[in-house]
Amino acid sequence: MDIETNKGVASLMYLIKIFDDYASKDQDKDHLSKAELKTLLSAEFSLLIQGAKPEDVNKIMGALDHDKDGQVDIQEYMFTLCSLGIAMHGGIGQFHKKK
Ligand SMILES: [Ca+2]
Ligand SMILES: [Ca+2]
Repeated sequence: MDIETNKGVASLMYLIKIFDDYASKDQDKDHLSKAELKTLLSAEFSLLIQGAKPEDVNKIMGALDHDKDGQVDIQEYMFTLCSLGIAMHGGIGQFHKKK
């Protein structure tokens, strides 16, 4: 399989790589801690969280952490990105106006 020509597969692998890169900054490689999530959001999703206050980041963490164990696993991460993709589908401009 040629990953280069499979943009869908490549995009999914890229999202998984982002999770793995940030989740593995501490001993628990399978979960994003609050600190790891914060670093991930400000490095990889800065356009979407511009102007967000610390309490907004806490809200994002709460929304991502479906099982409320204080961490974000791959399921919670991918599920949230899918929801975000649906929200963004109407246009990034429209998404920004919702703030
Ligand atoms: Ca971790
Ligand atoms: Ca969780």
